[in-house]
Amino acid sequence: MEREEMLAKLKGKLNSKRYVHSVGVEYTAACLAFKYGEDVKKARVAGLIHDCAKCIPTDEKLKKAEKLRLPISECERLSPDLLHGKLGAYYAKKWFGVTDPEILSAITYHTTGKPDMTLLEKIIFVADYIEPNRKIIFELPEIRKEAFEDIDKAVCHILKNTLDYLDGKTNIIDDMTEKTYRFYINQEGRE
Ligand code: DGI
Ligand code: FE
Ligand code: FE
Repeated sequence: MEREEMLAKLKGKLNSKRYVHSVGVEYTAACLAFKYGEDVKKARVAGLIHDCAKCIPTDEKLKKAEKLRLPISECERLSPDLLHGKLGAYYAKKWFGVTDPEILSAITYHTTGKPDMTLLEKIIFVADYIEPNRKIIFELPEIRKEAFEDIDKAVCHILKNTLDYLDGKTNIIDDMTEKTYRFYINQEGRE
């Protein structure tokens, strides 16, 4: 599908704030792809549509995931908005005709990350957090710098801040977020 067509379709699925964020993730992912030698086209497509399922109402997210027989974690059952990654991969195929498994995986794991991510998965995970339209989050300027110096360090830093933030909100932490953090913390130590 051509980019113009994707943009038009995406506009119909998202509110304007989420649409602007998505375009921000698209070009931030492209910049990271330049820097680290990833396929720029794949990074742009994954970045653009990573949140395509975000604006589906929360209860419908859970219903749809059940109907599709997607694996649903305990945390996702309590916070079904987390399912927008897995559902996003489904709709990326259905609405945008994307079949590339690398792109679909980057969309699936963009919220929690996963241990031992591919470069494309890391790029989308990081671009989502640092894109220029994000409101200023704690230590964001440092994380933006790290993203272009050492992407693993940025991944680790984002996970740490997300876990701290969720702790403060007494939110339930997904096993995958926890596992991802442990993996990247251990990796830092080994280097
Ligand atoms: O969809 P975006 O807002 O662009 O970003 P995202 O897909 O990273 O989602 C961010 C939200 O996800 C943020 O409110 C924190 C939440 N989140 C991330 N990991 C976990 C989590 N929420 C819970 N309950 N548990 C997690 O492990
Ligand atoms: Fe998201
Ligand atoms: Fe996002």
